Amino acid sequence: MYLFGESLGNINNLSRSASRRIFREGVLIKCVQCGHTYDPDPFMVLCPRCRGLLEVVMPSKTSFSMEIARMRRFSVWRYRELLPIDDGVTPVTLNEGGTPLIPLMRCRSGTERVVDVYVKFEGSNPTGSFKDRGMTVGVTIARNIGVEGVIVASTGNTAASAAAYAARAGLRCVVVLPKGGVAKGKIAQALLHGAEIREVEGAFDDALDDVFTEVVVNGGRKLYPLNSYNPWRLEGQKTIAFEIVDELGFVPDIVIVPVGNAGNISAIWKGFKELYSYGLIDKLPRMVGVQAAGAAPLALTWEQGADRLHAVENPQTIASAIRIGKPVNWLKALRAVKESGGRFITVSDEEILVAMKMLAALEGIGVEPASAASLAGYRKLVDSNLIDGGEVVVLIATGHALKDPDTIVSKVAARALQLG
Ligand code: AN7
Repeated sequence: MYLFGESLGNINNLSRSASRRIFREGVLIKCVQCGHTYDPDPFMVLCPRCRGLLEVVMPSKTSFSMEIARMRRFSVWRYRELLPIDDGVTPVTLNEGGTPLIPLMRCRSGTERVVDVYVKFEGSNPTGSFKDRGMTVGVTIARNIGVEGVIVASTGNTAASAAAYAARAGLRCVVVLPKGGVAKGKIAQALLHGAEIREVEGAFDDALDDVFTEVVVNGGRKLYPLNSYNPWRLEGQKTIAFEIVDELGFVPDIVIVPVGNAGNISAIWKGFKELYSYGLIDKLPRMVGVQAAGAAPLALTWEQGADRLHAVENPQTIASAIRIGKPVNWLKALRAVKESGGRFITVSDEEILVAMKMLAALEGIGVEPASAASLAGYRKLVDSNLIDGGEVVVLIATGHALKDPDTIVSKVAARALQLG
């Protein structure tokens, strides 16, 4: 694993019996690089053989039924049987998920070609971003494995979410942030929920290196790492796919996702694939990953048809949430997008700001800049004739407008609408 150097072999032996009490019967973890499978172990964060990223493998059969699930609250834990946590474990939850799927009414460019465009508004999660879906699962595990607290590197939303869920679980929370690179609303949340903040020079990627040092020193047993290389956290995020199918009653043709560390797009695709493998849906969507032009390692890798990541040193974009040059989940995301028949695209900061204003002023949907990348990406696909007539599109709006008030006030609020 190129990003973290050499040091991870020794973090992987919570006793099997302890793991069994946390994880659902039949769940395994598998290395996405060498394909080796292991019994579930919360402390195994990379493959001990090849240091590849791990992913959770769900049992081949499930007792899940959408009809029964629909009698439960519309939230992440509605899909409990599709999550890897044992039914006997009480979740650390704020009733996350169950976010609105909102049809666009006024800003569908190319409406003559596209029938339905929906926004999945993840800003309505308890801390204002999709990260809560992962944290409910990740912190639930952390509370059950005897650690002192959790640690995350973050461009902000992961920090806000980890801080809130750790508070609820009675755990410490340490957040490592790129100095000057985190929007004000997110820092305010982390402080409010009582997180210990460490700032590092450089970008998110440097902050993540710092977390890894901590993990290597203490084996994750003191502060449990909940960045998106943690395969368990991503399991919560796959519920975005479940909710889309649950609410629409069918599978959309295209799902458009802003991409930073690339965990979310990988998780959403995994969610669709699991529904498909259980026979709960009979088709799959195309996944489109949108990156900011100045922080587009995956889009560059995609354009080059490369199978190694084209990392970006010193990533730049106004969308600070996705200002990431070495996405940890690049391999999972590349595979997801390829397998789905989708693509990666880039959008400029200007296109992001226009889309952000459009969503807010024409639709009443207030999102932060990174989230507007999905509408900007959609507009680009339409302009490039990459969307056919009659297709149903879902845009993932990942975080709330209040996360980044400074960008709104300085760059977006007074902006005239450009609807071309
Ligand atoms: C609003 O909080 O990486 O591709 O540290 O906050 O799964 O990384 C945030 C990411 C999109 C990208 N939209 O998701 C963090 C962090 C918003 C985000 C993304 C983020 P991934």
